[in-house]
Amino acid sequence: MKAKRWVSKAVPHENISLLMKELGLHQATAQVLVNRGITDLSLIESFLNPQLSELPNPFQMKDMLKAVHHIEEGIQRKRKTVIYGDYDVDGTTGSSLLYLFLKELGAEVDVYIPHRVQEGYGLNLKALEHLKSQKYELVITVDNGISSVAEAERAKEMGLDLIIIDHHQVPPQVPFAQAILNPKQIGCFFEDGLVVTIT
Ligand SMILES: [Mn+2]
Repeated sequence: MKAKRWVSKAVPHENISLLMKELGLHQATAQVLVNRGITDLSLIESFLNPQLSELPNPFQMKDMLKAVHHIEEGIQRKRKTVIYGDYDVDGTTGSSLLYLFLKELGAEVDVYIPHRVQEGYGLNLKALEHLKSQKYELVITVDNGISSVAEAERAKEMGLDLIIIDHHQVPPQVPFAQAILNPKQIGCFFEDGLVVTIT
């Protein structure tokens, strides 16, 4: 196997040696933080050791209250719910987190992850029809759905409720859903307070 050669993108910054000394960081860690524009000591501290108490109020996110009410009602009525997650890293981990949380609340919930090659990205009609035939009533997307306008329309016609949780770019036409959680949508003022953008 050919050996990999790592080339450091060394953005010079006066704080690198300070970060190494003050926070006991490895030079590579300090350099990565500086490259991402995280040079403030207190910001680095909360970035490396995040606390739940530092999370922003989730209700700052547009549609959050609607989504919570809808899911809450679903749990009370024992509606069969399915998390429709993307197949990549943030899709699967996000689905897992939401699944475990909803299970703890007593929800009747399962996870559906479409096949990357055979089904592709986003909601697809065949999968929605399959879920409908399995008596699911509520579909919650994780990390996909914001561009699935036609599929969301079909879901509505089939009588499937839809909550979209996504962070991808919002297209000019937004799909129909009971609630859409996406910090990039117009009218959403959710701030995560960090300068890092994870795509
Ligand atoms: Mn993703």
